[in-house]
Amino acid sequence: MSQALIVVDVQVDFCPGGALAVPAGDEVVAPINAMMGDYDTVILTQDWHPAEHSSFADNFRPGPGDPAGTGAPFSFVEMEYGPQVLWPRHCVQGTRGANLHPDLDQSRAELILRKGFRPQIDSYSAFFENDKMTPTGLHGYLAERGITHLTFVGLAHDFCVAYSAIDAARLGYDTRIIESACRAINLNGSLADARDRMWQAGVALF
Ligand code: VGL
Ligand code: ZN
Repeated sequence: MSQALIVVDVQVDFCPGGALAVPAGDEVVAPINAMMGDYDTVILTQDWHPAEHSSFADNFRPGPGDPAGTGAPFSFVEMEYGPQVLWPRHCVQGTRGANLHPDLDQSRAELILRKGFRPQIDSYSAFFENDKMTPTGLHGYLAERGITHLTFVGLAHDFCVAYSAIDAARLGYDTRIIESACRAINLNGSLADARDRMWQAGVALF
């Protein structure tokens, strides 16, 4: 049995002062650093969007039938692959906001997986983009490394952490998240909803 810690999106833009700050997001850094030594493998993920990314509210162009106000930050729009939240511009490739938090210990990280780099599709999960079909390659990496047990921590609890953990459980990994090392955006009850969906998918919540 081989265990990996997957540290999701602990980046400058998701911490206080950042472009899409998760409340108290920086509080996860110290507990995550402290737990890295307990795992065989540490993997970091990094939200990594091109400037023209379709999830950015300021890139959205309302169509002729759209009511005024369509496309505001934190509103939902219909993409070809389904509903998508429009976010403030964040984690743009090569910018300071996209950097991993400066205090996050990167020394034990064996893989840094970037996601969300395709302009037309967002990617919350570390396994599949938001069309639920396009793979990131992480499943193949873990399978080849013989990693069967996954622990998720990081940001945001109710988006990238939850989507990643649910996909992991569905792919057959023994999956848990450690909630004390996660912080949520909590958009219209999204944390309660994400916890329900994780529970149903068989993710253990610690
Ligand atoms: C995330 C919204 C947009 C996350 C990434 O890391 O949870 N949330 N991009
Ligand atoms: Zn993003």
